[in-house]
Amino acid sequence: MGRLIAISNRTATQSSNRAGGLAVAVWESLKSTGGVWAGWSGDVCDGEPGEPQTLEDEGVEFLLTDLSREEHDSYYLGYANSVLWPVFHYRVDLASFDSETFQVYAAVNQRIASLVAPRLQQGDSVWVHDYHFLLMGDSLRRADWDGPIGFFLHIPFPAPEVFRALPEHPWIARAMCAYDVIGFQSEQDRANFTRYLVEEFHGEEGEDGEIAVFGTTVKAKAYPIGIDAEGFKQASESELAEQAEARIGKFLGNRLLVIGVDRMDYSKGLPQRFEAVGELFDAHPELHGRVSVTQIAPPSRSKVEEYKELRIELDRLAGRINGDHGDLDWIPLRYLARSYQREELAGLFKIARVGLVTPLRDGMNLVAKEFVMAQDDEDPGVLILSEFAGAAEQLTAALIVNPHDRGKLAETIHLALTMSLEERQYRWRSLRDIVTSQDINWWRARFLKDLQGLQPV
Ligand code: ADQ
Repeated sequence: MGRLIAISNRTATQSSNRAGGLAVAVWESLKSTGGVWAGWSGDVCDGEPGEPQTLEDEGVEFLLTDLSREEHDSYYLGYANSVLWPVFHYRVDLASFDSETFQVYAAVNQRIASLVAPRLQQGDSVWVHDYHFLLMGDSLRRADWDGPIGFFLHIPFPAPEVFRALPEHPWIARAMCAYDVIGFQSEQDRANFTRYLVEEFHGEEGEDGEIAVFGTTVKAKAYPIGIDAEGFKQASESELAEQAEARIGKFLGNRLLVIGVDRMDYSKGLPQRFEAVGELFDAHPELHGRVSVTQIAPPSRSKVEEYKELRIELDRLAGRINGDHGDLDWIPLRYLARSYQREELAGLFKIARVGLVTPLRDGMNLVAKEFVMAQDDEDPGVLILSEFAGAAEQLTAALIVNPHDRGKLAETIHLALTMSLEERQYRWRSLRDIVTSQDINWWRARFLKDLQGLQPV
């Protein structure tokens, strides 16, 4: 089997950065075949970026480039995070459309392609990740690479009506069709992309996800991403996990824990979740002093204006709910704007009676799967999951909610808190079976089979 060449905006050069789902999956794939992992170094330079840095670890070569200040502001903060991220999460209202940032986005795709292309050899397969590099397939073709290129989109692909809000949508779609295989998180995302090509460009659907369009054929399929299920279970049994359980245990006493863990992002539905918690305590005074809700939400992308506003909104809502309902010996809603280690999170999930995963839109949502794997077989907690997370297509035994319906969400939290042990076990076993059988290795193998199957034998 030939080498794998991965391209993603951020890489995981140090083993400590390889704890997240994507990083583990890409790293394991690269290690087994040998290969190159290219992306941004994380540094911003004055003037033009110089020669890329190369590092080597366990047979994997890292190829890292700095971004110029303009590239960082226009490609990364601008087009990727202030246009594509909001639009693909159905928040057209938050997008800062600007054709100049698109030019820089396209130029960065081309520049990184031109760094990677000379290192490609016959037999290699290229695997590009996420919305930062929608144009990378086309850029690599322009740099004369004619071997297989696959792309995996970690975030949702919106309905065609929303995608068309992007002024550049025809260019993006045409460039995406330079990929041989495009992977989506869910059937819904795949269907949105396919419908867009059929409606807009008279694409014709063939077998096994193939679409004939623009004089070429692209394979578009759902490959729902999984987690390192066994590894997460072990993390939940680690010493660090026990320490975290003990620390929160002191504060909890006999109270039941309801937990949420999310990057602080407007797609995660945090204000709606906080308001539902307020409604829960309004409607159920018998829960006062008996339930503790803890939300862990480390700030992300704090340079983008909408993220600053979200922080202010969450501070305000948490303050109000605790002011209305809290007591001398009870804080109803604890909100911690910081991050924890994977093992610590696993310990907190394990001790929780309810996991709240209620994004307004999410490609997959790995936290839902992590919560499942951390549960105690004998006394599992209940997962409450948004119908708008990609994970909802797989995790149908969760309590599925519409996160916009705050009254219903409050009642669903109540239902979860009062659910019988028998029903909790029954639902959890079904969830565990899916998360275990459709784990990160399953995801990687399915995608690479389609991508590497394109190589001449
Ligand atoms: P994210 O939007 O970052 O990922 P998610 O899938 O939930 O969302 O993954 C977050 C990861 O970060 C999880 O592994 C979680 O444990 C960890 N994490 C979250 N909060 C943390 C905290 N306070 N401290 C430490 N770790 C924390 C994007 C897409 C998702 C898609 C993934 C993978 O937006 O839809 O599921 O990529 O494809």
